[in-house]
Amino acid sequence: MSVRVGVLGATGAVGQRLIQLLDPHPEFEIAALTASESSAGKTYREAAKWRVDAPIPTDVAEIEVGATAPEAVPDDVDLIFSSLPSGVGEQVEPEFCEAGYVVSSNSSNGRMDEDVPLTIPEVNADHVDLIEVQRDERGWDGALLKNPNCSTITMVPALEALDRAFDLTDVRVSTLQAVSGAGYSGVSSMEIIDNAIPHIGGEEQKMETESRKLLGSFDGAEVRLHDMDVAASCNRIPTLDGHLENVWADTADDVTAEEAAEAMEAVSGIDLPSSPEQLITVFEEPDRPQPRLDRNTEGGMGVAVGGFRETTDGVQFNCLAHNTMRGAAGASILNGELLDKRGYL
Ligand code: 11C
Repeated sequence: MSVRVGVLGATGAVGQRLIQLLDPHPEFEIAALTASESSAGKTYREAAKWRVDAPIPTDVAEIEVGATAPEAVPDDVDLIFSSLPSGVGEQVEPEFCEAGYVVSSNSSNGRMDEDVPLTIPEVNADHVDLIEVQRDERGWDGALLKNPNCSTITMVPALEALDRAFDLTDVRVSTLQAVSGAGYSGVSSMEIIDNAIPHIGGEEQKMETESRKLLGSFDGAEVRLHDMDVAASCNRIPTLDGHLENVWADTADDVTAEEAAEAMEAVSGIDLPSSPEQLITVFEEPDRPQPRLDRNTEGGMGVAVGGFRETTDGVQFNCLAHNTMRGAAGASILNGELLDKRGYL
């Protein structure tokens, strides 16, 4: 039987990707959509300013969009996907959890809270059981699970492969991020053409802290952050979708460029419907991966890497992922599939 799901923030750029990926989905069936007050009461067709590269699914188009509040969502909805602006998520997500809903959230609020699991299922699925601690501490019947920021998701699968084999000590990363990461205002800001913006508010800190939580250890009671040092510099460039990142990774053990590429190529997906067969695709060509050519690797759920070379203390490489698919909507859906598999729904 399918799991009935609701989407909070359904009309935003990530909300629209969620709907695209959920219709159809082998386990989930869309049962409720919410958005801001100005959209409530309209059909989804009327409310959504469609931008992503797919038509509105016909069975979703006529669903009436509700207000973003637990009382506006039917009780028989088992799982909520949230792509709310962080200020709204901070207030509303705990209300849903208190009302008994299990929430898989892409919103940035609360990602580093000690009792909130932050997961990429192929990297640290075991952290999901932090929900037991969360329920004890907060007295919730529901639960809150987060996926990381899209630029963090792009580099962490590759870093995990390096850490497992060669023990990471320091990571430096410089990003070239697509405008869809900034939502509608980013997409429509055509003034970015012939320009690059060397600042994305709060992004560096997210990459530096979230990656240490994802690669940290979980002992059943708490997540201890990985002790590697991470420093990020984030830049916006005029591409529509796909974040490209230049990474310098220092390791405790010696590593060659070939060994680093081999360690990443060996990473497969896991047994969840949205996890790709090949999680990391290695490109040999020196000018790949590129956003326009490679963002849809493995249906947009893969990570592409290339440009390996040895440095004094480790390796340098480039990585790329589709920011609104692998990095946001797809990441939340994978986490929803994990919650289902682990019996939290
Ligand atoms: C960007 N990474 O490209 C941001 C968007 O914390 O989920 C996603 C922000 C987040 O601007």
